[in-house]
Amino acid sequence: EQSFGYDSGELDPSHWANEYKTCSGKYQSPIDIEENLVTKVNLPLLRFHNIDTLPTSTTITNNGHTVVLQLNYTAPVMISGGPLTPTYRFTQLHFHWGVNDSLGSEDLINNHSYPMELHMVFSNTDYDDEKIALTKNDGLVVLAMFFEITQEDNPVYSEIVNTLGQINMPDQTSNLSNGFTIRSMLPESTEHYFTYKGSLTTPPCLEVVTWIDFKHPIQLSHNQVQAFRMLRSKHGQLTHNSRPVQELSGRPVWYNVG
Ligand code: 1SD
Ligand code: ZN
Repeated sequence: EQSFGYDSGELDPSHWANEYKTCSGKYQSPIDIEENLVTKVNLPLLRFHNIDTLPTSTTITNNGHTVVLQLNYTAPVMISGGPLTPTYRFTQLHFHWGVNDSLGSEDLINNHSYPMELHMVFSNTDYDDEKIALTKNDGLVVLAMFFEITQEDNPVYSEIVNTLGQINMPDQTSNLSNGFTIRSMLPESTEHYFTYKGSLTTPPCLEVVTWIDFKHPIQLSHNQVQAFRMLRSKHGQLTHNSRPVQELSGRPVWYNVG
């Protein structure tokens, strides 16, 4: 069981490297993406596979650090194209948020923080499983989506938000009876995105991730984001779970103009 946290003290992000050396590596995530410093590119189309089918079952878990959703399919959800050479298989999605609506995303855009960020984690199909992929520098892709606050609830998130009360304590799990398609969670346009090479944003901070951050945010109401802040970690309320930004160390960041 991983021991790390976000509240100030011995387990906070500034101490992660004591137990997990890679967390002080050179190519860490998240980062601040400055739009005037990115390299504009026109990459091949990013391709999504099997994203229109509902999962056969969906489990939702409070793992003490975030809310993780595992979706089970008869045909696996995959992505390819864009900056990617191999095909990557979807494994899980989870969220990062802040103590209030003025911060919470992990990557920043022009030093701007969004109130929440969704991560869809994908694993390289060239490797037998995610455990092996985690040891390769092209092992994982994370699709990142930013949220902005609107007046209206986003109905796609209603079932998730309504289930959070059942997984208030760490290690609690529940099932969604309806679930959702991956397509319904993507932003309107997926052709505009930033991409760079970085790390897991949680220990062990392995530098194995190709990040793809969609430019266009998704909408969520204040009350919907607020529900996430009510969850509990092993050490108290999970009011926030975003790692501070890390040094770019000369890495290129690309922007796909589409
Ligand atoms: O925080 C997640 C972690 O829970 C796990 O999903 C890991 C992949 O094995 O990825 C990180 S993150 O970098 O997607 N935040
Ligand atoms: Zn994440």
